Amino acid sequence: MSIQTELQQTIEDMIDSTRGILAADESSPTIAKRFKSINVESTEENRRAYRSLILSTPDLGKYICGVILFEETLAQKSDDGVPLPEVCIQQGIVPGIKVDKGKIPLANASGEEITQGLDGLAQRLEQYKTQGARFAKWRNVYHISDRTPTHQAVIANSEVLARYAAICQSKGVVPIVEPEVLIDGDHTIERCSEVSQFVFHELYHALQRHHVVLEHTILKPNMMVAGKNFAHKESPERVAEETIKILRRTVPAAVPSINFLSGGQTPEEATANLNAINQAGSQPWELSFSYGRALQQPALKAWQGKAENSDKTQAALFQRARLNSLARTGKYTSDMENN
Ligand code: 5MM
Repeated sequence: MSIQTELQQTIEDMIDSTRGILAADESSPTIAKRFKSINVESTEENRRAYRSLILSTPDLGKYICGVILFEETLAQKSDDGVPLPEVCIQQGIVPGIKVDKGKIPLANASGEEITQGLDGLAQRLEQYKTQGARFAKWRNVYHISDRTPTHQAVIANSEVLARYAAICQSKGVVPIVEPEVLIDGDHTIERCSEVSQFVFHELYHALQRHHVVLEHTILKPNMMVAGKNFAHKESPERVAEETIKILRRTVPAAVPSINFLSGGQTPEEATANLNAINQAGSQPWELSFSYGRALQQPALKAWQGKAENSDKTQAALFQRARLNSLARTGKYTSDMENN
């Protein structure tokens, strides 16, 4: 199979009109933080047990078409001894892998960060493919303050994200590009839009410079929301209006799918906002989800590190996946939260 055919096949398997992506690629410090919130120690066995449990949720593939895994998970097995990527495949879910190596301070740019992990990426991708991964994900972050993100940080991060995407495609791996404008701060929704427009615009320039085939990419952006410390919470309709406006200004129609991150929104907010986005009329791209916290928070809370809570844990994940699938077609209503 040619690389182009391979990329196209993965895109087709990952995009449909009712499903979305589960982000389960928390790096070691992040999963430790999530486990700490339920008083569970982050040991390799606990991480395996939790991820085995959620990926084995019966019928998860009804609502989820792709799962982003962390490197460690690719090599782990379910309680029944099945490799976890294979568990995904058996559910009709495409396994993918987070390939960035996290953020470091950007030199000479106080308070700003850059994501690392390009060195050796091509070789790592070859290995990940043998373990079942067909797509990859790389996350950049942008901090909003009165003076950030600077032009310097936006350009440097765009360049890295584009180079990652180009390397992935050269290896037949579909890149998810994740430029995350953070929700931290007390900024307005308009400020989030202003920053996001600049970030997305520069990103697509960089992807073009690096000859990335947009038809074989997925964008994973933030929605346009006010900072989490801003006094007023915007309605889903307002979030939808701003989000679509900024995406229409910056994201070419050749991109097949936009799968939002939840970025610190509550599970209910992330679902309601996605629903409003999908109710706002037809757009050039699919509009779906690639949530981490907004899908997993209720499941983690139900689990508490105890095997006797397995059914409750899977039911909680299944419920959020189902509601987000409904939101993905604009058919969610808040009274469904209680059913
Ligand atoms: C699941 O979290 C992912 C990995 O984060 P770290 O590198 O900090 O461990 C993260 O990239 C995630 O995929 C996105 O931020 C979306 O997750 P949320 O929780 O924002 O929907």
